[in-house]
Parts: sequence; C-alpha cells; structure tokens
Amino acid sequence: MKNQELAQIFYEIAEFLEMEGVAFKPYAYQKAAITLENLKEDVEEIYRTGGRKALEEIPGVGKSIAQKIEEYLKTGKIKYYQELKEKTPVKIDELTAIEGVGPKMVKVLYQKLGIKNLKDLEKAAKEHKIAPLFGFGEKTEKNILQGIAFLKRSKGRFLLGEILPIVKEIEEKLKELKEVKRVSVAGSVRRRKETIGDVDFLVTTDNPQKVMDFFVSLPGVIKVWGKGLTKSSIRMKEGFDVDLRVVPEECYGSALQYFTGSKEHNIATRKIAISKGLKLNEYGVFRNKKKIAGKTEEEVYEALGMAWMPPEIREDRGEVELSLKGKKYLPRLIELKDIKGDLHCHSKWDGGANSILEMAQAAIERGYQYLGISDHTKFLKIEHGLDERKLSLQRKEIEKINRDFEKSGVKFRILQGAETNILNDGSIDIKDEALKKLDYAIAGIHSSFKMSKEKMTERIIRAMKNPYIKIISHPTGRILKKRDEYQVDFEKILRAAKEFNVFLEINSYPERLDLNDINAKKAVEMGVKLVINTDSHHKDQLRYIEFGVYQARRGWVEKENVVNTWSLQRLLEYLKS
Ligand code: DGT
Ligand code: CA
Ligand code: CA
Repeated sequence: MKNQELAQIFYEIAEFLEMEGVAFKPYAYQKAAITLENLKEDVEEIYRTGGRKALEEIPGVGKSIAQKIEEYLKTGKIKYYQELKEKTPVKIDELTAIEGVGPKMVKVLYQKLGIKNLKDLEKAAKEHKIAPLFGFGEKTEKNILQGIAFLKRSKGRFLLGEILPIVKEIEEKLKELKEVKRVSVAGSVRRRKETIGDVDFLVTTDNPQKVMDFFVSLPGVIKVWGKGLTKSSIRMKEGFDVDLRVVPEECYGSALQYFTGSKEHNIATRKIAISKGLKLNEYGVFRNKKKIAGKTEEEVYEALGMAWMPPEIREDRGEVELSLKGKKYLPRLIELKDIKGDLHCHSKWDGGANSILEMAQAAIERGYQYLGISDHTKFLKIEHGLDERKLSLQRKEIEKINRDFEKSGVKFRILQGAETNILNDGSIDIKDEALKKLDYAIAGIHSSFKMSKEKMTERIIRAMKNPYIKIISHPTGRILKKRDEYQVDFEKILRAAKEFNVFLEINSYPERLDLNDINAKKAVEMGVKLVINTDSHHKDQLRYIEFGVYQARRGWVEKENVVNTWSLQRLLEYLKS
C-alpha cells in the first residue's frame, strides 16, 4: 500500500511550504497527509478503479493533490516535491523531529550555517555556532542539544501507532498463504507496548521453505538479515525489523507464551515452574522429561497453576501472583467496545480539519453516544484559540446541531468542552463565567514546560481546584521520542484529582499515550477516574482511541474506572454534581 509513503511526502511538502512562509497551502497538504495515513482503502486501488476523479473524492484531497498522487502512482516520483527538496536540500523530517525545531528555524540554520541534517546540527550546536545567530541564543542552543540527546536515547524504537497497521497487513498476507496453519504476532506488539523494538511473528506450517520464501519477498522488504527454515529476519522500508519463527504445532502455545514476553514476565513464570518442580521453556512445560503442556497458551499457564492473562499485563507488575490465586483476582480489562464517546476533539473553530457536524457524524459512525468538542482557548494564538465570545458563538452552533439531531431522531449529543490553558500561576485563560456555560472544561499545560517540580505540581493542582475543570489533558506532557514528561509530584496530582473529582486523561495520540501504563495503574489504585480521549484534529483520528485503550489495558484499567464508558445520562449527571 502506498498510502503511508504518500502521507510522509505530503507531511514533508507541508513543512517545506511552511518553511517558505506560504499561507494556507501547508495546511492543505497536512490535511491530505492525515487523511491518507488513516485511509482504510488502498489508494492505488482507488485510483485503479476510479481514476483521478475517485482520488479527488477522497475527503481532504483536492484537484492539485490528486494530480500529485496520480503522478506518484504512475512514476514513483512527485516533481513538485523534488523541486522543493532541490531548492532547500535539507532533511526536513529529521530536523523537525527535534523538539523545538520548526521549519522556519530549519531555513535560517540552512541559510546561515549550511545545516542540512541532524549531524550538521549537532556539530554546529556543540561548536556554539547557533547561539550567536539572531533570534536564537544560548537557551535555544541548549534546548537543541537536549532535543538531540533525547532523540538518540529513543532511537531504534518505533511508535506502536506507526507499526501496528503494517503488522496487521503482514499478518493478513501470511494468513492468506495456504501453507500457513497458524500465525500470531508476539513480543511487544502483542503486548501493545507504546514503542516497539522489533516485530516478532510465529507460524506453524508443514512447508517452512515456502513460507520463508514468501516472507522474505513481502512487498516493502528492503533487507534480508537472515533466512532459514526456523527463523528469518527482514527489514521493512519504514526502518523496523521483523522476525518470523516457524514452530512445531505441539509447541505453539509455549512458543507464543515465551515470545510474547515480556522478558520480566517470563523470568517470573519460569521461577513458578521451578518452584513446582517443573521446567518451562519455548518447547513446553515438562515434568522430569515428560512434556505436560505446550499446545495452547491456556494449557501452559494451567500446568503452572496459573490463570491465562491478556498479553498487555505481562510485565511482572503483580500479574503473576494474582494469576496464581485464580482468574477472578486478575483485572477485567477495559475493551474498545466499552467506549461510548470521546471528550477531547478539535473542530474547524480552532484550526482542526473538520466542522463540528463532520466530527459528530464520524463519531456516530463509530457507534458513539456523545462527542465532546474541546477546542483550544485564547492563550494559544497559533492554534486559533477561542475566547469567551467565540465559545458562546460555538455554543449556538452546537445547540442547533443537537436540536437537528433530536428532530430527526438521531440519539446522539454533542457536548461543548474547551481545552483551556493552565497559565504559569495555575490560573485558567478563560473566565469562570464562560467556563460555567460549557458542559465541562479541560485544562492542559501547553507552555512553560520547564518548571521546578514543586511549582509545576502546584500549578496543576491550582487548575484542578477550579470547579469547572473536569479533565486534565495529557497530564505528564511527554511526547514519545521527542520530549520527557515535565517534573511533577505525581502522587500529589493523584490525591488532588481524587479530592477535586477531576478526571485524568489517557490521550490516545500515538506519540502521546499520556498517562502511560504505569501512571494509569497508579491512578486506578488510588481510585482516580480516567477518561480515554483521542485529541483528534481530524475526524479520521477518532480511530486512535484503539491505542488509548491498549495503554489503559496495560495500566490494568477496568471499564468502571473510565468515565467515557458511561452512558450519556450518567456522565451528564456526574458532570453536574
Ligand atoms: P522489543 O522488541 O524491544 O519491543 O521488545 P520484545 O518484548 O518484543 O523483545 P524481543 O523482541 O527482544 O523478544 C521477544 C520476546 O522473547 C520477549 O518479549 C521475551 C522473549 N525473550 C527474549 N529474550 C529473552 C531472554 O533473554 N529471556 C527470556 N526469558 N525471554 C526472552
Ligand atoms: Ca520484539
Ligand atoms: Ca525480536
């Protein structure tokens, strides 16, 4: 599928255009990129069956972008993109991957210092050539070096959100092969960890030769690290590696258990085996030399006196002990189907891609009962933040749509929220009188991330004390591969959330997934209510909810802990109380 390649190119075009200071156009390319990234249908297939006209019918794809998609599908190139790259020959995606480095900065760095890539940038920063540049200074230079260091630390790991769609495609292809009997992904992907080192697949087959031949010649393979009858390893063009192991049918369960991990969970389960006079490895469970289990994962755990548990919690964080006591002691993890609405979405009002109505329709298609529109507020000028007056105009639009829904018998309700900003002193950038008129308000930190732990904790707690603030969005502020969490006393935040009845968000955006698994688990243990939101800026991003739910499951979160599994009525009553 060429969808992701095209999305990547359009993201880059948007950045090049932003660098040039072009108005509106970057936004159009970004929108097309998001659409392609989320599109279920294969863009090549759309083109094959409907030509350029069908491409133009993809939402967010206009005439000029459709033309470029066609050009790429026909020639493998886009001239316009090549020209932009020739004009400013910089690795724009590599440079803007650093926190705080935007397209405009890239342009200055190229013009003044000839910086083209990460290596050039690091060298210039270390030689203190950046600080003297107009508009840069010591602090920016230091931030750039920190950003590079952070990127290096997370290098070699990929976001689950980037990898999972490709993994599912590979799995489908393997399933279609008639020589393949069973296939499952294992490792960190099966555990739905937020970042992935490499992908591990297991299959059973009577014809390993055929399966391996097929595997190493999958579309998108750029390197074959090794090819054998029991294990092969490939690199995909997106940069990550995939291992495929062929295992005997009678060992499938124990192999799956072993290669799902985590390593820590495996070590703990092996200890249990030893304590019972058994041996556990990827070939099965053995008493003396006799194999007593191995065909299914369930029987492997059963032989150890343990209840089977979902892969997401296999991290040796207490699950082993509980599963020894019995199934009913294990958490009953939340599922995707439990989600009844999304309380953090953006609309055109603050520069999001879709109108409120379009967002609502997408939510209805997902089977939701409600959708909270929570646009940015005025402190965030670049995000077209709404002021009190605009919030009240927006309220009118929302009320009208809700009335129309009611008239036509659509059981669905749009709620009005707002993602307000927590200012440095913990106050909110919207007056209480205006907050009061909303269905609920969210508060988040979007500026001054580098405060002392004490100050930052106080800042957030003060915001939580505001009676209209019901949700803290992305509570730790971390961005995977880009930015560490800010310094906070998380225990104190949890206590305050409980005291003031504020929901902490699990933000489903693949690079946020904030709260993370460990913090979500602490929140549940403290009895703090959570909300799983997508923070969608485009209607297609509502599907990210899947990733928020995985993160919640990794944090032992149950349905009851999450307020957007509640019915509309129950939620509204709770918000009012
Ligand atoms: P990743 O790839 O870094 O995201 O994480 P995993 O968990 O997929 O790790 P990987 O690919 O190195 O190995 C897959 C599984 O195989 C792992 O989750 C557990 C098992 N495994 C690997 N190495 C060891 C080991 O040294 N001891 C034990 N007990 N299990 C291991
Ligand atoms: Ca792995
Ligand atoms: Ca591996």
